[in-house]
Amino acid sequence: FGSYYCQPGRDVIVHLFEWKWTDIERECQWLADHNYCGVQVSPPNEHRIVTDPPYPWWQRYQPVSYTMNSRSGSETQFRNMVTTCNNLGVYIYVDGVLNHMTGGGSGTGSDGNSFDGDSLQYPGVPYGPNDFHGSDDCSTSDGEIHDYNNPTEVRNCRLSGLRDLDGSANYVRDVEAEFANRLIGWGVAGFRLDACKHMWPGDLEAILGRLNQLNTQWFPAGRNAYIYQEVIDLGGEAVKATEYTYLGRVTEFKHGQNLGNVVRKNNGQRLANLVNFGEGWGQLSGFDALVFIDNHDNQRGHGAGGFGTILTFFEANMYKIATAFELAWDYGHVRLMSSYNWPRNIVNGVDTNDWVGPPTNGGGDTKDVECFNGEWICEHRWREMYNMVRFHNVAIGNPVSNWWDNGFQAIAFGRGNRGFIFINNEDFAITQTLQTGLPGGEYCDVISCDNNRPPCGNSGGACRATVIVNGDGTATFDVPNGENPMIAIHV
Ligand code: AAO
Repeated sequence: FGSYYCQPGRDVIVHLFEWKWTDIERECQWLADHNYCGVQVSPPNEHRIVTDPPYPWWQRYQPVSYTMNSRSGSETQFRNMVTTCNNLGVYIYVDGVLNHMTGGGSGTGSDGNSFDGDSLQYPGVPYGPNDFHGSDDCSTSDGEIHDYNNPTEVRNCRLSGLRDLDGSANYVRDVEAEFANRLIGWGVAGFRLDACKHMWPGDLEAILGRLNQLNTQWFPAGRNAYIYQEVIDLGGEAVKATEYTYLGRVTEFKHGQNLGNVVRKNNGQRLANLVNFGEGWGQLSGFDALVFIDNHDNQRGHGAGGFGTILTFFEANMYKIATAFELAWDYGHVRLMSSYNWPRNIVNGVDTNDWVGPPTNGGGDTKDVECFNGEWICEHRWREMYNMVRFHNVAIGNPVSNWWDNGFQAIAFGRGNRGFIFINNEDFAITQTLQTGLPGGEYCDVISCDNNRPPCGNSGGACRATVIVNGDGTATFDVPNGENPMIAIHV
């Protein structure tokens, strides 16, 4: 389940966090034109509607049933999105919440089904008390997870009060697999599975073993859904990410934490230290890792947060540096984050507005996306990001080569004879002649080039900086510091 399928020459997926299906359907043409492989979408099934605080983003992580009316839209809109995007060769990865249902309390979900978390009744599925872990499996007095060093507690007790499904029950496995297979039948390409640390690998295996292969209207025969599992493993806990790698990929949270620390220069960290980044830094095998600079949790202090570590769009320049490195380097399957804005307000290490949901027309009615209007950030549409997606795609299959560093905060490296990048995180500009490994010629710097004019690949009017590679592969780089202190060129 760890191998994914992209149109040739595409590789990167983008999380369009809290976007509506109609907006994603529209975005897929742009994503196809800019060589994205696919989209991670927010949980599509029925969820709780939370009013205190008003309509937080996290209400989507409290399932009420597996029917399809959600804050992002209806079943018809979802299916139209999948069809349109698949026809453009941009694939859909669904955020699947299988570990649990809602927290305590009762009400009506986004598709009109009632629920009662106190009596464990979810008639829209239906689930009843026997489908959940209880005091026979979880030994904490309040039923909550307290000790992350006790693997049974982590799997059988409740995460933040969320009613914990018993994944050992055949009925639960069948119902969850039926949900996933409905989506696969519509053309979904795979799943980000939520909170896998809190599910036994054997239970996940049993659910995954029930999955159908992908829809042959769009995918080659015999392909499994792509699975990447959310397991936060920064070390020091009983549950390890490596317990899950036999089932599919695993989110590698150390990746963004490490790159955040390096680009911020925390604790004396240097860019030069990245020479063996990846496995050499104690991260998962690149073939098992799903990597990202930030995700929807840690950009607001949830999950493995850390405001002094994790980089987000709020620190755009450092964020672009970290992302450019991630896309140029040869490690893991890369997912970009695409965010909405919110009034971040950090008080004693906590964002008091960490709950704020997507831009709204009032109530829980999400606004249409309009990139760059101050509400929708659309990092995936930033020039430096999508031009580096192209660099990444062009470099696929070529190992890192011609590494250079100045011992401190300046590095450069190539990807065989396909691309070369120079990153200068010093406080001064640098002029340096290096071996690039590239064929001789005139190249446009894709970090600075103006995409609103003819393609960056041409040395026409779009280029704001060109690099001349000599016949012997050497080139002289004049790299600024400060804003966008990078030069990237590719064939
Ligand atoms: C909401 C309310 C709660 C309420 C609950 C039920 O906020 O107050 O009790 O409803 O009514 C999201 C939100 C939650 C929200 C939930 C449901 O983040 O706030 O709860 O929806 O609406 C753990 C899990 C991980 C999880 C993460 C948030 O292991 O799977 O918590 N992420 C996913 C989703 C997330 C979602 C859920 C799961 C639930 O991505 O959006 O929650 O569906 C340690 C552990 C981690 C653990 C964290 C936080 O991390 O290692 O496994 O993540 O603690 O509990 C350093 C350490 C790091 C440590 C971290 C925090 O970074 O190095 O290891 O500190 O201590």
